[in-house]
Amino acid sequence: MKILVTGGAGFIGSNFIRYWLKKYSDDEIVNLDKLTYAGHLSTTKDFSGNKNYKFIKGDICDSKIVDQAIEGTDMVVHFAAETHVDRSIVGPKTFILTNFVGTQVLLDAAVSHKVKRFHHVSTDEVFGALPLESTEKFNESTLYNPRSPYSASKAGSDHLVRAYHTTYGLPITITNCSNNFGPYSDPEKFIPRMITDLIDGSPVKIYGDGKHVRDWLYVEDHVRAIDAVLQKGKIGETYLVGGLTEDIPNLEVAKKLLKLFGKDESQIKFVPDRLGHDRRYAVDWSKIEKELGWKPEHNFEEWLVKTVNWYKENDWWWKPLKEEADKLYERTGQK
Ligand code: NAD
Ligand code: TDX
Repeated sequence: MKILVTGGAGFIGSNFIRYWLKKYSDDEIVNLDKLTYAGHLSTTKDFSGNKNYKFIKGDICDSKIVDQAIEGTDMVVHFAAETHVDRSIVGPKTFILTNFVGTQVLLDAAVSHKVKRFHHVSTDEVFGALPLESTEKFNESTLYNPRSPYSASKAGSDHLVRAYHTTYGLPITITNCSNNFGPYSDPEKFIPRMITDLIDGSPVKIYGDGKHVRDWLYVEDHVRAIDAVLQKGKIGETYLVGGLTEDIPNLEVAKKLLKLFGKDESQIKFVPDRLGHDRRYAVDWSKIEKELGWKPEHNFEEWLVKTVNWYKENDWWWKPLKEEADKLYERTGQK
């Protein structure tokens, strides 16, 4: 089996490749990645020498490179995207180009090369926001209501993927997953930003009142869900993937981390809120559980500790990226 992974030098894509090469050691993986500010060869260092792995530096919007990379591919697993909501607020254009146009270029190549599966990795943010203090959850029937340039561009890409299934018969599947945490997540994202700030002796930064709720899932559980969909998922279907069964507001996540570092709440700095900040996400993952037998296996508290330890032991990886993240927050006034 030959798999084209896009965006495999980023957080989730690299965790997917690491998992896949270990579990399916006869499969070949081609990783097509532009190496934007969010993609790094340091992230793929531990598996880059694997004989079944090949890296191609290229943009998914470039049809010529995509056409070469997809040659002989059985399955495409599409992670490549601009992914940070705060960056989409200061500069939406690359989000539309990569997430929407780039997906269309890949879909065209997948149709003309007759790939057997196109799996699109998407987000729960396409559904908008739920009210605080509600028990409502997103499910596969929830209407799309994206509220940031990032989520709007991902929503557009989901619609395109389904349209290529209906119009051209492309065998597709989609997963819409909640917030991931774990190794190799960029220090500009909430949990790794707080961990790396605490390691550096800086306060953690909380947007607005800190009551916003995210549904956290350890990255390997997301990768296992994609594996389940690739093996057993029904063509044309969408599966929602999520983690927590209880709401943990951002401020509570911060307090858990402060405790792990032996620090008190004086180390919390409230900074200006994100524009259009979605209040609450929660995912009903009963479809993938019932139909494919997937459920999260990594407990939040335990794997948060392991994630902290990973960042403590791997500052060679995140230190060079921290400056870029700090520059962003200087620009947005959230430093
Ligand atoms: P990331 O930002 O860590 O990595 C994105 C990767 O895509 C980088 O390696 C980057 O170089 C590459 N890339 C960006 N533009 C490209 C282009 N034009 N051509 C080729 N490569 C390009 O992202 P992530 O957090 O690993 O997210 C991966 C996917 O999962 C995205 O599609 C995202 O929407 C989705 N997702 C992420 C989360 C999360 O919590 N991080 C949750 C749900 C879904
Ligand atoms: O310093 C911070 N302080 C803070 O309070 C940062 C960076 C974030 N926040 C808040 C904003 C959100 O409520 O924490 C929450 C999580 O923020 P992010 O890590 O930026 O994630 P989010 O905006 O929820 O989006 C993430 O999950 C869904 C990923 O970046 C997306 O790619 C994915 O689709």
